Amino acid sequence: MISSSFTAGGVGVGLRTHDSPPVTYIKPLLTPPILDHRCNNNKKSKFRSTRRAVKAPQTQAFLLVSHSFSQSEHTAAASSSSVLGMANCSLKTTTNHLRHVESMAVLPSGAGKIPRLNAVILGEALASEEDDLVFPSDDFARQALLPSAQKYLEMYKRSVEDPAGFWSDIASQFLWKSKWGDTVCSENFDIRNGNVYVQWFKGGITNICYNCLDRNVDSGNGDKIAFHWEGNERGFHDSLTYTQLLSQVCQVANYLRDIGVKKGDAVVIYLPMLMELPIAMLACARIGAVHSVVFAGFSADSLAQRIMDCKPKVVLTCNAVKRGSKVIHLKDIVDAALSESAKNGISVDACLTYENRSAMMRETTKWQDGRDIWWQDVVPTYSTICEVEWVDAEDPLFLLYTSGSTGKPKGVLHTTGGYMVYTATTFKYAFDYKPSDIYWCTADCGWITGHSYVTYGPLLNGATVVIYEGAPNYPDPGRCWDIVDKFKVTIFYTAPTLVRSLMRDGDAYVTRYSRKSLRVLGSVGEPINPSAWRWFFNVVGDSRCPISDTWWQTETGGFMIAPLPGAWPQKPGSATFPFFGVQPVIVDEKGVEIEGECSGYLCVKSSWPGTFRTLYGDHERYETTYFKPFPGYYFSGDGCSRDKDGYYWLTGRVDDVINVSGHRIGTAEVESALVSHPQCAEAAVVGVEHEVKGQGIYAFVTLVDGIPYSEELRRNLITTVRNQIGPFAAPDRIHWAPGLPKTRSGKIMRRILRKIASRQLDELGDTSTLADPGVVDQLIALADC
Ligand code: 6R9
Repeated sequence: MISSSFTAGGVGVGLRTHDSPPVTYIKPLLTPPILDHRCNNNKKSKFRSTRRAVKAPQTQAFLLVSHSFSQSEHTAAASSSSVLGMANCSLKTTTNHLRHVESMAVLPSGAGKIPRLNAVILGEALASEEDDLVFPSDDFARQALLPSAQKYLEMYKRSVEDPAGFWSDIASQFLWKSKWGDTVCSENFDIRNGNVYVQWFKGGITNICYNCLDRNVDSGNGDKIAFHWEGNERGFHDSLTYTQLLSQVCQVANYLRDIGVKKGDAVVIYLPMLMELPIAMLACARIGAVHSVVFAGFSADSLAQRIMDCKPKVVLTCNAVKRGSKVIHLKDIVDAALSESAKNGISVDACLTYENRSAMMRETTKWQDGRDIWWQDVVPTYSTICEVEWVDAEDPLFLLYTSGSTGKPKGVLHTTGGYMVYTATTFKYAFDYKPSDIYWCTADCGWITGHSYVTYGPLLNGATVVIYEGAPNYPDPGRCWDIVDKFKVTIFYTAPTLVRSLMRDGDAYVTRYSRKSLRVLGSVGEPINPSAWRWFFNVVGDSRCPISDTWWQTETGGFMIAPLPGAWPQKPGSATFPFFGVQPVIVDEKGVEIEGECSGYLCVKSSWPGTFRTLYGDHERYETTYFKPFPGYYFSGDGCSRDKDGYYWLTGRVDDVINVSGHRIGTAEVESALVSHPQCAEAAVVGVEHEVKGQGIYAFVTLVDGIPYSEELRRNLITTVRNQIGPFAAPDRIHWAPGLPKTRSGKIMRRILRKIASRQLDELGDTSTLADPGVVDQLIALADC
């Protein structure tokens, strides 16, 4: 039984652990260390002179906008009506083309006017690297849910001054069996005041599955497509309407109940991107069970470790999956994990196995009678109606294990009500979601992005979601755009690593598809370097689609810092400004907040509804990892800069910072400089011991297809970094890398790169979770080239 008890105590205040940030001071930078971002004011931009000539009335034209705010959101912004009238008057004298420049003269940060206007407007290409601002176009803002910075400011202000009022107005739009008590939010975010805890909507009784499915069916959207599923092989596809999805979820929920799964019990799900994966998650939520999805690229050992930690009654899996041209026998991995956990005293009674016929037939699947059950044999026999288990807002919804800096994964625990309200709201605004949208997020449900933005956030909004089973470059690098055209995808949300890899394969794979349905793009998982951002914007989005670069974490549940696409200009590579209710702060090594333009450690002041509540079974580690390093704040583990316009730039994990001769250098900065070289497709930088400088910079570099390795290119790459960051940041070593060791979610495994860089080849550790373990041997072979 999983309970979100927050009462673990006995934590010694002031204790630093391996999860704490390094204690060395990050020198605030005079200019923002923003990847390959440029701000050369001397060069000419095609619009610069005209825009500078305009006197800014400092308001936005949102009276002209017809949008779909609900009543409570109107209330949230009600105080703006007089300003609106003024804005409308002043607009009469202004041409449409210049209106955005005027209206954006005041930034959400309150930083004042943007001094540089090397800008384009949506619809115009970012032709030169000096273009560092992309304004929402008139057309985009006119239809946007949040059409101006001012509107955002009004709502943001209320969200931090009156979080209870702000969030309960939004929460009221969901179905609650009974409302929460008088206290909307109760928290202690300051370790110095005792145990850290967070509660939102406590006492409110609801069910997230009901809100995702029944509520949409009841409101007349039962025939709307909930999921379009595209198989690994072209031509294999399927879809489910909201009504059909509800029926299938109910059948699985009834099965789970029948085998004795009850509210609070853990269920482990080890499935690939079949529709059965979100179906299984929703079925658990329907009966109050706590799902723990394990990404189906994890090894048997990792799966066993998670099974032993949360002790599920049942494991849900499938026999095999085809990804690209490879068949992966998932059931064999589950068998090995179950026997490993049984050896350690944790036996699982039932293993519900989906027969994934496109990959493997049941006849050839290894089977353990009594424990294993074919999904197709039992699930369809259950009723398509299943009463929901009404749960408290603070009852656990799911566990998701994530890596920390120790070997033991952390079981991040999210509860129901706050997570529901937060994922739905962030999804809606950051993607400017409209009911007519077709939304595709390439993430796997094995990661938080697949929880919050494949499953819960979109379904809570009644969206149509595309799910793709296969590899994004199978059978060729045009597959994503083929899928976009096939389903007329309007919102495409992916990871920078995929953007860079597709960029490397060349524009032709993109441009042979229309992509004209696309209207909003999104990025998540790591900082997106400006050159990848530009390519994504110019080539994939035909310069027409804003990019929502969403910074958030497994722990945060939903977006924390992200562009609201109609509300303010984007800067390539910046996640821009905080979402409603989020109060980011940048602190120095002593935990002192730094104001204005600076860089340091990114923390968050006070809670937001989607935050995690504890680490399962280890509340002490929760407090030690996240709340002790900088008392009074949640510590994200990320480094961050804020530029003079108030934009936030995530610079990577603070443990990925290299100290060269006393200079702290973000690996992401060096990587971005390298990637800005036209012949460099991707780069990963790690620190290595250096007898003079303390640490040296070691760069793994993947070249654009067809470019040969040469000493001259090596020198050019080093010069590029010297020129862009400074001589102190010049890599000591460039290691040619035909590929980089990445997890299946696309994260580069720097641990392995550090070992290769320092030639500790006998300490490479577990490489089984890599998307392509063969990459490691290639890198070793090229070590002395
Ligand atoms: C959602 C997710 C979290 C870490 C986070 C940060 C990095 C995620 C980012 C980003 C820069 C973004 N990260 N989004 N860095 N810009 N837009 O990825 O969760 O797997 O827990 O990773 O990913 O370093 O701390 P998770």
